[in-house]
Amino acid sequence: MNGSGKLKGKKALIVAVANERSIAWGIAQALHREGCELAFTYLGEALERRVRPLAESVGAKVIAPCDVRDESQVEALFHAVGDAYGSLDFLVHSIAYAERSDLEGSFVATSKNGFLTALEVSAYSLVSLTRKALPLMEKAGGGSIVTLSYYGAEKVVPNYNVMGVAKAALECCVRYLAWELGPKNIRVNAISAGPVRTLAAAGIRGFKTMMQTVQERAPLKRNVTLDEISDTGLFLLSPSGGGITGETLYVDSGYNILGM
Ligand code: 0WE
Repeated sequence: MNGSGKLKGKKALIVAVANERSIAWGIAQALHREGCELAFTYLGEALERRVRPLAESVGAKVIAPCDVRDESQVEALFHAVGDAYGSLDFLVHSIAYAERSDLEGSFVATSKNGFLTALEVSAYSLVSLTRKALPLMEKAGGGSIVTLSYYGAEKVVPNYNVMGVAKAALECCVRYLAWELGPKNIRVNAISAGPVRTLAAAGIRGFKTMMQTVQERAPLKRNVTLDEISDTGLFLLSPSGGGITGETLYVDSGYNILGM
């Protein structure tokens, strides 16, 4: 704990931590500080070895595999969460994937399969996880959902390509989910984070230059920290963010306000 414990007894599902630098892990730690009970997923055995020790360090009762494209794994995940916690207050959706070849070079060359993969994993998964979380959130009397987006959803960021399309779809899903689930006291929001050095950014061509550009040009003249993104996640999930739903909140040192 160590925070104010304002979320004591609340239950959160975190999808998906990859390692200790993941934004999902930052938000998980912020929730843990406030007394939240946590459930984690991982993708594949290689990442299980990374995620399990982290999850155990915060006393997680559920550490389950979850490939969002595999319906049976998602089903099993929510069974496990239901068995362990009985209800669910928070869902953190921090998943994106496009084929590496679709994250550089020509956008017009994007294949149909590459396009569908990016949209399925990065946008549709918010809808399907939310649908499966619904019964458990209704048991809690409501809930709050946060997902992660990026500026490339709104403006052209060279090489972001099909991920930009997927993030635009994701932000739109946030609005439609917020509209539909508002009457159930479930809020749905996105954080549009400035570039941070995570596994998702590893090996992205020109990433270092992008971080330098933010540092030079953003109003705050620096990049955002994982803590700042995590605290915003905590804010949106907690009652402090109670009046906010359907929103995409920029945590980007102000970079998105620039006109040139
Ligand atoms: O959303 C992202 C990246 C998400 C991502 C990363 C990978 C790398 C490994 C999705 N799919 C894959 N597929 C892989 O095979 N970001 C916000 C980080 C990012 O990625 C970029 C960026 C930024 C910023 C790609 C091109 C240009 C800028």
